[in-house]
Order: sequence, then structure tokens, then C-alpha cells
Amino acid sequence: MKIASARVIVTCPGRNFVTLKIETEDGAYGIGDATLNGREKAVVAYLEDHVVPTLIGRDPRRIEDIWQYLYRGAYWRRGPVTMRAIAAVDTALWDLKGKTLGVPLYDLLGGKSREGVMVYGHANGDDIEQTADEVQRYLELGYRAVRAQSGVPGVKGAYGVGRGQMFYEPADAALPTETVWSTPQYLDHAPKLFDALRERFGFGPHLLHDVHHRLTPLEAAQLGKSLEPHRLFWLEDVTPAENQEGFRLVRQHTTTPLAVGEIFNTLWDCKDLIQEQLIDYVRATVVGAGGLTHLRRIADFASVWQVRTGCHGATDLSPVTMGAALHFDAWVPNFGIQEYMRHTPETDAVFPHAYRFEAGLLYPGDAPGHGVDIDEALAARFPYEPKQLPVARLEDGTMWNW
Ligand code: EZ4
Ligand code: CO
Repeated sequence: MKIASARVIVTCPGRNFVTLKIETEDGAYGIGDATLNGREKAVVAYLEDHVVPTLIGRDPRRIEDIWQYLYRGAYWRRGPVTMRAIAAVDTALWDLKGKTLGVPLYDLLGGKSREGVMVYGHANGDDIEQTADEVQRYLELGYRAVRAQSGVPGVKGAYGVGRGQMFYEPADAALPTETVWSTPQYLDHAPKLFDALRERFGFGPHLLHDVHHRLTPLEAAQLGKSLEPHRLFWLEDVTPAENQEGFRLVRQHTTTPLAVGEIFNTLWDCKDLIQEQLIDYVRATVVGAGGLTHLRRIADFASVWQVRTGCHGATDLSPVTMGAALHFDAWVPNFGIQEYMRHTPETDAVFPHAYRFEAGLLYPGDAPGHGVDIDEALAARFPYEPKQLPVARLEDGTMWNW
């Protein structure tokens, strides 16, 4: 079996997606997601100029060897662009292997550990009341877990404020939108949001919250303590994790469960966080962390310290990543939860998929491979639109973390 071609497909059915399609000489194919929100073209060039030419003629069954070839062979290791390109190849090869053997990916990984995987949705609002109404909407849809974010009084465009519908998408303009951040006002406001939610919904539903890297370790510790009475499922990205040791201070002061890792691209980004038991959930997913080959390595490592998975699943992860992640979630023994932001109907039409939502759980389906395809003719009707993520500044103009 030999790889005959590999093509990069860029489409924008509501938002940009980059997809790699690998075909063999006998016409079998697999697809992988390579989307890097706001920096899509960098991965397109990396794939087309540097990766695709090395794939032609290779045996696609040798997934591990191809992964090692692309990782070690670049010499320049890690980083979001490199690791997304590797992820796209890896995902496409796992998909191809499943299809040629006629088995779903969860069987290739070792079989199902559960039937459906618990997901959480995003409730966003301008204020506490609007967020609470959104939480209610998700609970009525059957969700068992909901992430709640609300606007902060006096803070323009605080992270997570929705645009009035279920398809929240932060990449909103060709040049980054400027937003403002105030830590004191946020630290005052966040506990009030969860006071209101626990009062209205009780302690039955799981509630989650994302700080989106806005706090220092000490501020993160203060927030974790103030949210302990609300018993969150997790508090996410409380502080930037480049300095893994920063989480020690947070951990020493709070028992609120901590999640981090949607921007991690290898095990090396979370090695200390995991082995020192500084976090409870690792948020790496298929497209972000070098594909299934590397993601399961992270999960196995994490399992030694009882750290569980919580795959990133925002709308900038394409249905291809969602499909592959759901097979991983169905298998992984130390599963925690799966993020699930719904795609637009246009996106769902471009990427026909076997996965389905029912009563708060997502099911990967039993199609061979990851069960997600791409309708290339339809994809071609949605050309690329330049869009970048916002930036954030403190009130005095200082650049901050968005
Ligand atoms: O802001 O994926 O937990 N989910 C998130 C996401 C991220 C986007 C950035 O592209 O934080 O909504
Ligand atoms: Co997040």
C-alpha cells in the first residue's frame, strides 16, 4: 500500500477549516484536521511545502514511523504549526487504517470503555441573568455539564460573552478586535455568577468555568478559594502555563479542580503539571497535540497520576477533530469530559459525520475510521475568509492575555 496523493482543502462554512486528505494508489483515503484558529495559512504552507512531498510513495500503514519521521525529521521541534501539521497526517492515517480494515477507530485503540461520552456546552451571556438563562437552555437540551461565562460590569468584551446564539466564535475580524480586561472587577464578579447559578439550579448539574489565562498564580489561587463553595467540575486556564511551576502556588491554596491545556501541543508542555499532580484535567486534543499517536501517549502518562482527559472541543476544532476525539474518548480509561460547541449547519453539511448527541452524551458512531468525511464540492463553495482572534489590554493600555 502506498500514498499516492495528499491534498490540503481550505473551506469557510461559517469559519475557516483546514483539512488534509491522503489517498492511496488504490483510491482509499483518510482525512485529518489541521485548523489553527487565526493562523490557518501557516499550517497550509507547512503542509504543502514541507510535509506533503515527503509522504508520496510511503506506506500509510506505518503510522508510528511517519509520526516519528515528521517530528524528529523537522529538527525544529514542537509548536502549534508543526504539531497541527503532524496531527493532520496522523489523523488521516488512523482514519485510512480504520477504513481499510473496516473497523471504527475506538476498536483500533483498544475498544470502548464506555458507550457515550459526557460533554459540556457553553453558556455565555452579557450578564448573570442572561448566562443563567443560557445554562437553563442547555439543561433543557439534556446536557449534564455546562461551562458558564458572563460579561463583567464595566469590562468591554470580557472573554466568553456570546453573540446571542449557540455558535459562539471568537475569531471575528480580519484584524484583531481590541478588548479590555480588569482583574479586580472580574475577581469580584465571578463568585456572584456561581452564587446565582447554584441558587437557581442546585448542585445537580456540573458547572465549569474558563479564566482564559487572565490571572497571575496568586490571583488564580484567590479565585479558586472563592469558588470552592460552588463545587465546580473544573476551573480552566487560571494562569498561563508556559511556566508549569506557577501552578504549584495555585494548587497549594485551593481544592477547586484545575484544567489546562487547550494550547498545549506536546507532552512536554504538561509533563511537570501532570507528574507533580498540579492539575486534574489535561485539555489537549487530537488536532492540537500531534494526532491520536501523541494524544494517547499524553493520556497514558496522565493516567499514572490520576489526571483525566478533557479534550478541547470549541468550534475552531473541525468536525474531523471532534469525530477522532470521540473515538479516543470512548476508549481512554482516564476519561474526564469532552467540550462540545456546536458547529453551524453549513459546517455540518460540509463535514458529514457519524457522531451524534443524545441526552448529554456524544456517541462516536460505528463507521470505519473516525466516521467524518468532507464534501469537497460543497467545501469549494465557501472560500477562505481572513479572521483573527481578539487581543486584550488592561485598562491602562498594557497588553494582556486574551
Ligand atoms: O477560546 O478555541 O475552552 N475553550 C476555549 C475556546 C478558545 C478557542 C480559541 O480559538 O477557551 O473557546
Ligand atoms: Co478554554
